[in-house]
Amino acid sequence: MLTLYVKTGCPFCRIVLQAGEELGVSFEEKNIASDAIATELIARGGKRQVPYLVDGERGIEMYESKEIVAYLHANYQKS
Ligand SMILES: N[C@@H](CCC(=O)N[C@@H](CS)C(=O)NCC(=O)O)C(=O)O
Repeated sequence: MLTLYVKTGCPFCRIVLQAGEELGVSFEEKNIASDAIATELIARGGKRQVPYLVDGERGIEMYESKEIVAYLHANYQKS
């Protein structure tokens, strides 16, 4: 299960979501417009910044759109 913390209108989030689409990967999106979700993000990663990826199966969590896109391409190659 891939979870992506996002914010409406965030261009960096859009880049990650587009990479997911290209790779055929779907995310459970959590939007920090909700204070509860923002609090949850800060508790997980330490800061309020999106996008933030949680790869539950691999135990990986990360900020930074470029790193997330590289991670997706490295681990979720379209077959
Ligand atoms: N270098 C980061 C930049 C991410 C960034 O600037 N995200 C903004 C939204 S576009 C953010 O999280 N702002 C904090 C907030 O909106 O509370 C990346 O590429 O992921």
